Amino acid sequence: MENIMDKIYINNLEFIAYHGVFPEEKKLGQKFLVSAEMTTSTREAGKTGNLKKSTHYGLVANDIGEIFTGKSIDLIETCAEEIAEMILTKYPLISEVKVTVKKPWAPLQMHFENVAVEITRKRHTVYLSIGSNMGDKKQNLLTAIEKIGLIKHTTVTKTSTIVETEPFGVKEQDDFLNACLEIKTLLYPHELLEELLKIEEEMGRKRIKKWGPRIIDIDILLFDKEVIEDDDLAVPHPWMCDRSFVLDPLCEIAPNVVHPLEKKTIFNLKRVLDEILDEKENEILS
Ligand code: PH2
Ligand code: MG
Ligand code: MG
Repeated sequence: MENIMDKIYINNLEFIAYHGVFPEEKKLGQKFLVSAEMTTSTREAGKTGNLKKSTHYGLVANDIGEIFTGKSIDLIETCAEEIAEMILTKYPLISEVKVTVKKPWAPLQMHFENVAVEITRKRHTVYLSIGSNMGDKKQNLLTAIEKIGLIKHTTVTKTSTIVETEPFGVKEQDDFLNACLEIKTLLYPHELLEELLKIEEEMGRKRIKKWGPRIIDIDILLFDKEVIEDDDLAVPHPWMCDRSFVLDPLCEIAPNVVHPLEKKTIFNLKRVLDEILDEKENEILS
């Protein structure tokens, strides 16, 4: 996909609404100005004249109006968040959105033009590895996939085949079934991690031994092109390039995706790993 960098703007849509923390704001109402800067590609619509290939700003404006006048919200932060969420959920051609909510009549005893919040939100593409080597392994993977699809603002967009793999690391345990998934999500990395840990827990995972047998393991491999090095989360997954049980299924669904640190495609990373493993095998045989 080419770089998407065209914009559709809705500037300073005006409402009288009842948002605010103070009772008088909820009662009297005041003016709000809402703007949305939507990142998309207008190329095809521009070339064909077909609105279906673009996003109708009129519909977006109506939907903003519904959120804005339907209820009273305490914070303009929440107003902006709900608008961004609605646009990214309902309009698939929009990949990123900047939402601004301005409050020109906010109750400040001073002269000012307005107070405002501005937020940028986008849809993320994430690759996950799932594995199980206890109980009904296949059912465990299927249950995990179903539960991942039920996470808020998240859909499973690709699923690899399920592969049987020998345990990597600690050998004295049952073989694994592994698979990889592509998901689209509006969640931030740590929010997603929290949801995935919740699923592992719900499915009965007990963390007894590092690299020991498990009912289900769900790991974040790649999160867009982000590099994260936190105590509780490292992305790209630090060991993914050394593991066939990750690269084989991942290569089925994301061969051309580039690893942001290695600067190589998954296809090439798999080829390098396959060569290393072949050499090792030959050494053992000779
Ligand atoms: N997961 C591990 C350690 N070793 N080996 C296989 N084959 N499959 C796994 O999912 C796996 C493993 C730690 O997460
Ligand atoms: Mg793991
Ligand atoms: Mg894990």
